[in-house]
Amino acid sequence: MRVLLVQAFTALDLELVYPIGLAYLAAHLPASHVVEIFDVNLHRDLPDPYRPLADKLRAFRPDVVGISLRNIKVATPGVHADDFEPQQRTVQLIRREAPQARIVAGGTAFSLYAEIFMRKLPELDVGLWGEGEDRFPQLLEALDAPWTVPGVWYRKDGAPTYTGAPPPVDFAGLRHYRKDLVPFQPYLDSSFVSVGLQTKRGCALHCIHCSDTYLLGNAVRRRDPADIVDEMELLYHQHGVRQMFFCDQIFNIPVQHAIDICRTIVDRGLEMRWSAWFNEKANTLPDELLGWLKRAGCGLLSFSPDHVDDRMLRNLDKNFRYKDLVYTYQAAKRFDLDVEYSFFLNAPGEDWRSLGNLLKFIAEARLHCGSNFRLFTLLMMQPIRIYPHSRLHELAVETGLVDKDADLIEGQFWNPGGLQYAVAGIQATAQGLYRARRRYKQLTRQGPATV
Ligand code: B12
Repeated sequence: MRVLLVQAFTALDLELVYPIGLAYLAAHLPASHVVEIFDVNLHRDLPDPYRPLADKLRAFRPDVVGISLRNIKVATPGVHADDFEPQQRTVQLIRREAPQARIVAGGTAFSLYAEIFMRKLPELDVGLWGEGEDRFPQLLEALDAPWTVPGVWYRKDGAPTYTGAPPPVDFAGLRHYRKDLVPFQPYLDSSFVSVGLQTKRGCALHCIHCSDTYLLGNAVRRRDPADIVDEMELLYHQHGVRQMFFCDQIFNIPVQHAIDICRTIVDRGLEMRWSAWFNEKANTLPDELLGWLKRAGCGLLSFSPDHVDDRMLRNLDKNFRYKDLVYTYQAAKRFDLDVEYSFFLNAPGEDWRSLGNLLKFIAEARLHCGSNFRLFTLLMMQPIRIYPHSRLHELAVETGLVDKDADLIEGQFWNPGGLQYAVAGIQATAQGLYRARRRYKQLTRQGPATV
């Protein structure tokens, strides 16, 4: 079977993202299939960004096109935008240029909004919810009987129908993702987070807004540190990757796993620079781990505390409190690591006082850490996107903020009441400050454009 795996548009004005989901799928297909991966984002700056995909479909003549819908309408107001329309155009183009092919959808955005995608995109033959390594090969064998495969959306008498939740994949037992199907260079040129690697899947935390536990579960499934570092070595030696991002939900839970990965990197003498998302609770960032992070090439602690105020942290069901957050920037300073945060504005329970506490925290962290504090934080302050299948969504329905039947695909945010005007002002000021600082750094040639 000829299988073309297509990564649909990700956020149009953000970094490129190496399609590791598709590269994992490709690694788990039987050798009898002819497989290629095509990332439409590599052509997004062309006057007609759809043209290369059309050419590819005509030349490759796939039997199956697997389209990865990773993001949808991820618009962070004022920062970047993407939309349903480019995804729809891409799917329609595939249908037109490869009329013989079955179109199978998957990816995180598809999984979050599966039924809606199936309704809005009649060109999709089937869709696969969640992780695909074990079930995509099964589905290819069962395209005429998709109801035999768990976690599949298909059409029964024209109506989108789901076969029911699949079990999670045995993550530790997976093969490495294929690295020969998409060149790394454009991604390396794009940003320091564009090439990714996963050490675990799933998240033990319960933050009310997050949809990752719906997608991957609360059980943390880990890989063997030796296998992870083998893969980093491959990236380094065979593909010229010197900088990467760990695509885990949280890197430092469990702490010992994180330490073991760092220790293995150091033991092997691998000089990779990397970053990841970290949990803020002080006991998940002991000095032992911080020391290993520093030695193993981690340059940036990226935190998503969402707020700083204890009352708000309780509302968001975070596992840490204000004192832990102060610890995070003190720890970053002590170990000379860069640090950045992302915050929600006007989350459930927000008032002027909590908003003030948040801004005060940012000022104090910057003063404490100096240039170790990345001003990128200023761009990462936004109202919460309401994701389906999250507790925030239930709350939004209960409080009447969104209609229970709203499809949420257009991106709805928790941003009620008068504070939304303060939010708009804070965002505009923060973005202005960020851009001014960036411009200043460029003009005075003080370093790279990241501030
Ligand atoms: C790591 C990560 C990042 C990293 C990526 C680094 C890198 N180099 O890869 C960075 C920091 C860059 C990032 C940025 C953003 N991200 Co992000 N990210 C993630 C995260 C946590 C993991 C993604 C990943 O690498 N997974 C590992 C691979 C192996 O899994 P996968 O891609 O899902 O593929 C599997 C399945 O989905 C399926 N599959 C995938 N494609 C297909 C296709 C077919 C045909 C089939 C059958 C199956 C299938 O099989 C694969 C193997 O199991 C996800 C959350 C999550 N739960 O996945 C969010 C997530 C994808 N990100 C999200 C968002 C919103 C963003 C940002 C917009 C955030 C921001 N405001 O800046 C940006 C957008 C970036 C861009 N350029 O578009 C959302 C997207 C949801 C949406 N609204 O559409 C997610 C789902 C998080 C969430 N729940 O909100 N992100």
